[in-house]
Amino acid sequence: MKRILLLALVLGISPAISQAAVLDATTSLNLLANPIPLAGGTQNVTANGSGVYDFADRNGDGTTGDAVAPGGLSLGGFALTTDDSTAIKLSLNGGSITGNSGIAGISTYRNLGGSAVGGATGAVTITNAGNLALGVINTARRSTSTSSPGAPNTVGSITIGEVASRVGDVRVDALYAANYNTADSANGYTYNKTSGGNVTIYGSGDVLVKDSVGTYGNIVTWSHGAQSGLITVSHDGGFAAAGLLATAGGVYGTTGKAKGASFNGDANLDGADGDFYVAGDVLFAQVRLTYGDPNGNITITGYRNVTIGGKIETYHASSQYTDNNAGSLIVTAAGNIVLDGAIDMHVSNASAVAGTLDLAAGGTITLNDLNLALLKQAKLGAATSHINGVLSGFAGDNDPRLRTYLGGTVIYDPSVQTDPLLQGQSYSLLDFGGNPTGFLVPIPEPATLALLAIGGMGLLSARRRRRR
Ligand SMILES: [Ca+2]
Ligand SMILES: [Ca+2]
Repeated sequence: MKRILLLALVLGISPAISQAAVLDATTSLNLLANPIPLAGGTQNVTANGSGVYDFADRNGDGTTGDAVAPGGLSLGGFALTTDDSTAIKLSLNGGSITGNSGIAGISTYRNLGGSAVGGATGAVTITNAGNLALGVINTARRSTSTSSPGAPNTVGSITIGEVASRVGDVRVDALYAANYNTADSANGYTYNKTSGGNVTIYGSGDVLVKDSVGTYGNIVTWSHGAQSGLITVSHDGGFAAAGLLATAGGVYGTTGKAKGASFNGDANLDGADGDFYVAGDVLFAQVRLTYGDPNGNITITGYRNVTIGGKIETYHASSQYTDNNAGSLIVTAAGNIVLDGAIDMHVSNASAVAGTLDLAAGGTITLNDLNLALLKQAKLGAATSHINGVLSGFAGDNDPRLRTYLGGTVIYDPSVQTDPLLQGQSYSLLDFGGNPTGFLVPIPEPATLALLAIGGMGLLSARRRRRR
C-alpha cells in the first residue's frame, strides 16, 4: 500500500487533487458577470453580492453549505480573467486550486496603451483554500501614457490566504502586481503616478515561486511612476524565487518609495523549517532623481539558511528631501547567510540616512563584495563572517561602519584587494555595543595553510605512534 502511494507520488498522481471541481470551459474564462462553470454544467459557481465566487455558496444567495463536492478547483489549461478592473475573489471551501504552468491562470491584467484616461486593474484574492499549484497570477497594469492618468488608476493587489485561515503549500509560476509604463528604464521620466499592488501570502507550508518543472519566477510589484507594492509572506517552510523586483519611482506631484518587504518562515513559532533562497536580484530602490518618501525595510526571519544570489539594492536616488532614506536589509537565520551580489544602500541627500545591512546568523555569514561607502553600517552578526570579494572604503581600526558580534571575526581575502590597508593586515572591529572586541583578519595564506596542515599531520602521526 505504501509502495503504491509512493509510486503515485513519484508519478505526480495526487488522489486529493483529482477530487477538486473541474472548470468546464473550452477557452480562458472572462469572469465579467459570468459564473464559473464546473464540469457537467450543473454546478456553476455564481458570484455573491460581494463579488466572491464562494464554493460554499455556489448560487451566490448568501447561504453557505451548497453542494459543490468537493471544494477546490482544477483549472487545467484554462484561465480565469477579467479586464475591466473587476476583482477575482475565490473562496474555495477548503479545497486546493491547481492549474497548468506556463500560462496566466488567474489574470486581471490590462494593457491601456497610450490613453491618458485612467484605468485600474482588479485585485486577486484566494481564501479558504488548501494548496495552490498554479501558473502566473497577474494583476499588472501597462500604459505607455506619460500623462497623469485619471482615477481610478490603481493596480490590484494579490492576496493568498488570511492570518486566521492560512492556505497550505503555495507553488506559483510568478506573481505580477506591477505598474509598467514608459519609465520602465531606470532613469526614464513620466507623469504616470500609479503605484504597484501589494503581494500578501499567509500559508502554512512552503512558498515556492517556480513553475512545474522547477524554473524560478519573480515577484514583481514595481512602479517607476510612484510607489512599489509591499511584499508580505508569512508561512512555515521554505521560500524560493528568481527575484524580488520592487523598485519605485516618483515624479513631481507625487512621492515615490519602495515600500519594502517582510518574510517570516516561522509563523507558528516552533522553529525554522525551511530555507530562504532567491536566485537573482532583490531590488527595492527608489530610482528617481526627483521626489520621494523614505524607503521601507526588507525583513527576513524564521528561516534556517538565507541565500540571495544576485544584487541587493535599497538605495534612494532622490535628493529632494532630508528624509529620502534608503531601506535596510534585516536578516536573522538559524543557519548561514550568503549574500553573493553587490549591495547598494546609498542615499543622495546628504542628511538622509543610508541603509543598514543588519545580519544575524547562528552559523556563518558570507558576503561577496562589500562597499562600506554605500551603506550606513554593515552589522555582521556571526561568530565568523567571510568577505570573499573586494572590501571597499575600509578606514582602519574600529571603522564604525563594519561591526561584529561580541568577539566576532571577519575574514577577508588579501589576494583580491587593491586597498593598501588590506594586504594581509589585521584590525580591531567594534561590536554591536560599540566596544572593540571584534577582529578583521586576512585568510591564512596557502603556504601558512599548508604548514598548518603538515604540522597537524605531524601531530596526528605523533599521537598515533604514542597510542601504539
Ligand atoms: Ca447558497
Ligand atoms: Ca515553524
